[in-house]
Amino acid sequence: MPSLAIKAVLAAVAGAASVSAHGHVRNIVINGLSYQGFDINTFPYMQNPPKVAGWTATNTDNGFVGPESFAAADIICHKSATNAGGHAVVAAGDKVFIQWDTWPESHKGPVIDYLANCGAAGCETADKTSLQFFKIDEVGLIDGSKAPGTWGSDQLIANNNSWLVEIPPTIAPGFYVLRHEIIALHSAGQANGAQNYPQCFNLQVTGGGSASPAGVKGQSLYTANDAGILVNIYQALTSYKVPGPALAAGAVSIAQAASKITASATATTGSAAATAAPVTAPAVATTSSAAVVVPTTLATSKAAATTSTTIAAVPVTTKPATTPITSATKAATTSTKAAAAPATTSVISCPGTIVAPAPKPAAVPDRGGKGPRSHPRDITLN
Ligand SMILES: [Cu+2]
Repeated sequence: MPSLAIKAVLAAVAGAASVSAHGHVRNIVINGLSYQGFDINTFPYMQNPPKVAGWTATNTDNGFVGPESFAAADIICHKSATNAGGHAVVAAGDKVFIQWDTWPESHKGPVIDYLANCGAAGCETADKTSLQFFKIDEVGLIDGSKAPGTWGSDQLIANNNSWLVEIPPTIAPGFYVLRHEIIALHSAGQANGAQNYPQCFNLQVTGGGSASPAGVKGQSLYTANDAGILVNIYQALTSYKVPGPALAAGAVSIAQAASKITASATATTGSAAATAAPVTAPAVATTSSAAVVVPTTLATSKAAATTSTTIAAVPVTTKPATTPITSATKAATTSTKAAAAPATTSVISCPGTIVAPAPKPAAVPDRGGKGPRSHPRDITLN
């Protein structure tokens, strides 16, 4: 029976892992091109993880950043985050579709997006603690009549665990960090109970105007006592103030919709190219040692797109402005990332499952126990 016992343990561990997942951003999609994010499940354990547009972080415990850390660097792009090695190219006014792998329904709260200009040197080398973030999108409480309400997070789940954000058409071209964040409020009725899940991506914005909205440092975005941070959602709410600064001028929270992947793309590296080249100028081919495939017919299946991860694919388009200039990334050979992320101490990511009883239990649909089980004490497996 030892084998049975082992099987039982493995099953228990697997079960714990599957239900404790908060989710991560798997990829972003821009005009059909899917750019891989930082794969928290594999990259931390790879000798040479590929250079992607998503920032590296060490939240392998599926954890979050709490209000007690709002003034610390971890709130910027998640735990011990380091700059992404590449970036995705997007035209001002275009939309970025941010795909999470999953999100638990119990983790209700706002979805917020920011940009921070990295300057001419690009975001691959920017000092994250100096970045000034301005808000470009926020969706908080959609309907608070029935506790615990309908939130941006519910909209994200309904949109296939994805979020669509528009890059303001007026902002100046350049290199920006996109800081996308869900704040889970299921425990926010108590001090330090809110849970921030920021995810960062490097973008190179082309075209646009000349706007350079003022921003604030990540460490100054929130305080523990903000009305939108310390809040009990298990009561009917008539209003909710999304935390952080006001939306930047020209920023619009757009309707959520799907964005189909037509091809995969590799992150571009370097700080040259698109900013120097105006949108209207003919695309200048950059020296590339990687194959650039121009499909005559666009792949429509997601599976097909995601298998060609090493090939930069440029879809045929009538909009030169949105055609990314893809250069070779030499992904596997240039990475200097250390092999394995240090085993995290056993962090209990979500303190208990503090889901306060709703005042009107009948109003809250019974999830068949899925609510609490989707959010147990998170178990670190390493
Ligand atoms: Cu949780």
